[in-house]
Amino acid sequence: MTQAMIHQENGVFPAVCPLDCPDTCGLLLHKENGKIVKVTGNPDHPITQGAICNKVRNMAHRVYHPERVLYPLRRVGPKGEGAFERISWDEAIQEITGRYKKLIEEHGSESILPYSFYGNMGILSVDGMDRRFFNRLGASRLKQSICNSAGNEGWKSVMGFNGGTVPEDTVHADVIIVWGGNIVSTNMHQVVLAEKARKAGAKVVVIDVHKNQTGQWSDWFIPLFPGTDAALAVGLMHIMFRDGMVNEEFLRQYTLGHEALREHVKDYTPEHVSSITGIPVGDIEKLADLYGRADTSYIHIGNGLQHHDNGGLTVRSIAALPALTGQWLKRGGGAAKSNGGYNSMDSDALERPDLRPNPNARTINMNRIGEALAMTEQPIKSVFVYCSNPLVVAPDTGRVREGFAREDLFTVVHDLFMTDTAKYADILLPATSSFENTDLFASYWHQYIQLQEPVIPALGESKSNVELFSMLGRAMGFTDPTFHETEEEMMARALDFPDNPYLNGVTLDKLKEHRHVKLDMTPLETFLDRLPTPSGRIELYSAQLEQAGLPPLPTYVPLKEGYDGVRRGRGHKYPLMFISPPNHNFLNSTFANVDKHQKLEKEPALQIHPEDAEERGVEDGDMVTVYNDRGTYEVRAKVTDKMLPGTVVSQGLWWEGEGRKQRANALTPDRLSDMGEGATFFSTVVEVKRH
Ligand SMILES: Nc1nc2c(c(=O)[nH]1)N[C@H]1C(S)=C(S)[C@@H](COP(=O)(O)OP(=O)(O)OC[C@H]3O[C@@H](n4cnc5c(=O)[nH]c(N)nc54)[C@H](O)[C@@H]3O)O[C@H]1N2
Ligand SMILES: Nc1nc2c(c(=O)[nH]1)N[C@H]1C(S)=C(S)[C@@H](COP(=O)(O)OP(=O)(O)OC[C@H]3O[C@@H](n4cnc5c(=O)[nH]c(N)nc54)[C@H](O)[C@@H]3O)O[C@H]1N2
Ligand SMILES: [Mo]
Repeated sequence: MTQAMIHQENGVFPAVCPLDCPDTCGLLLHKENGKIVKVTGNPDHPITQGAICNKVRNMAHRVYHPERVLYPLRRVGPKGEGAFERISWDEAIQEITGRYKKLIEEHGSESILPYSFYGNMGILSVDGMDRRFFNRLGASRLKQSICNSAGNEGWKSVMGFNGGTVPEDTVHADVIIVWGGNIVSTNMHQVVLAEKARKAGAKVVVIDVHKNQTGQWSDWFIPLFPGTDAALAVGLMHIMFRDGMVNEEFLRQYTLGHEALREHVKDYTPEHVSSITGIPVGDIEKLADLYGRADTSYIHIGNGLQHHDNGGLTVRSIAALPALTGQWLKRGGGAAKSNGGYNSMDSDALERPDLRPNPNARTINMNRIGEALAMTEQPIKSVFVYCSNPLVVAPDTGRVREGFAREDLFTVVHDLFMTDTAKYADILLPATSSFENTDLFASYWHQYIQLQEPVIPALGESKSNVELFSMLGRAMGFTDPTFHETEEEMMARALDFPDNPYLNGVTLDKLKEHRHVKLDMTPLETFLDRLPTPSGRIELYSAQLEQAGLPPLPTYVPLKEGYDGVRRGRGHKYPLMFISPPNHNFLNSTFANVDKHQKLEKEPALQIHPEDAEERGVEDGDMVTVYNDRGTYEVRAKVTDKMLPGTVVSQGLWWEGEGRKQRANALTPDRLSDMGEGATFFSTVVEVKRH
């Protein structure tokens, strides 16, 4: 099959979308004369159902983009400038392994740090051969906490594992709350499912700090001050207990700590919650009534609201809500944050931590990469970046840039494009697109495992992550057969994992035949009886959190930088809160260099409330500088009342512009969240001035 697809000049071939997005779509690639000319959604994929987003419909344009890096390159100009010369793969590999051997001898293996995220969600690409290589090398480890770790920990503190309501069931809900997620842009097939529910009479409520595309689509949009969602969640509990909306039998049978919670929420009166969140008392009462009296209610917990100092406790507080009315007994009721827990595979077989010569190697938090590169004791001497673009996506990019500019830092970047980060590389290696690879895909939202086999040959001299890291392993002289394994062998190992009952029956043979295979979801029917929390129950009260010095019950803790319960404003050096969530046409910083996608987004913009604009003499369309003690961001003002005064919003992670300071993350903090050591991008204060 593999060879067949590559060599067939014309036809329609199955594929998988590799982007870091919950929908993990099944695709069809249309080939003419050996080239992909069109990308469409696979109508046979039960979630995709033939519909895909604009980004991916244009994917062929990115795959064949004239600026794709096709050969190994060596930097010839200053770091950051982008001047490179072509070298051979032999030279590149020799240089890397030569430098690594010397570094290990002189500074120890932990002087080398891999820096990666999920630019390609293929399991073999980012949780496979790469891990084997860095484990065997004994490199420093990376804590991959830039995306969802605060929220995942918050969720797990209640439910024990990353699993919640499954997508198809949400059509049965009669109230759907999208809380801190912009699903029209970031999870479009959940919108399709919610539309089905809506046709059957469901109400869709969106709770967000600005009226994003999803807020505009909803039946009821509720704006609130950033980072105050936990107060709202506990305020809803206050009313639900007060007015007897709770399911006492469910609380007794399945939860821990409901009596303590009942007492605790008494402090969160609607008036108090209103003063924290900015939501009128009447709306808080109305929402509690709608949610608490619904027959079947579903809460979609987005990623946005956990990119805060208090992100873990916020998600924890929301995750506790469905238990109050026993929603977990209803089909389509409950909540979901991430469903990645259903599809866990044999990661030890894939990543081989046993190969590590130094099991106690240090771990560097990726949110603190700037600080890590400035360490003078046991300094990091080399970074290997792949599937990520830290110069754009990591917080406090001023510090990140300083780190990458270090003359003595040996930097290797493997990517499809000369990203802002790649410009700082000593060696830049060409990566294949996922349509050129074999890989295995699982979604962190739906329950279909998918297989990708190459549809076109590798462009130029580009290599997949699997090829690259097995080649590097062999060139380092690592003799373990693991560096010779084929993709098929790796996939078979990953899937052979009896520890996860949901994976039962998902085999490589079935994947080859059907392309997508559904997990066995029968264990879900009895999941409440086997919750992997310490008590085996839904933990409204968590002794584990208490031991860690955190509030054991759902609690609102104000941000370290931002709203402090009182509206900020005059008198504060930085009176505005700056929120920089993803935009519709980029995928994090991916596509931000592609003309088609740039045109759709036009340019970086700042949404600012008319009151805040007037105070600063800013008019719609003016160029403004957004600034704080960390840096500056130059954008065009868009005066709009889509958020409450005091909050400004800039969507999208743009690359460096021509002569312009275009980085949202120049302003964001590298503090870590309350749980999971997560990123706190949105707990940022700024001031805005006209040019
Ligand atoms: N088109 C597109 N799709 C994507 C991505 C992309 O870049 N572009 N990125 C992908 C990735 S990696 C991820 S993690 C997901 C993220 O997608 P989502 O889960 O939708 O999360 P975000 O878009 O980060 O933020 C969603 C919303 O949270 C809001 N928000 C910020 N602070 C608060 C707060 O304190 N309270 C509340 N209630 N809301 C708040 C923001 O204004 C934003 O509208 O999307 C994935 N899909
Ligand atoms: N201000 C602010 N910052 C944020 C966020 C935010 O909302 N606001 N969101 C955060 C979140 S949720 C996330 S997940 C991160 C995401 O940040 P990143 O994971 O860095 O995501 P991308 O910017 O998409 O960069 C992925 C890179 O991987 C490359 N790539 C793709 N496929 C392959 C491959 O097969 N091999 C190799 N070697 N490279 C490949 C792409 O070309 C691209 O350059 O950003 C975070 N940063
Ligand atoms: Mo993410």
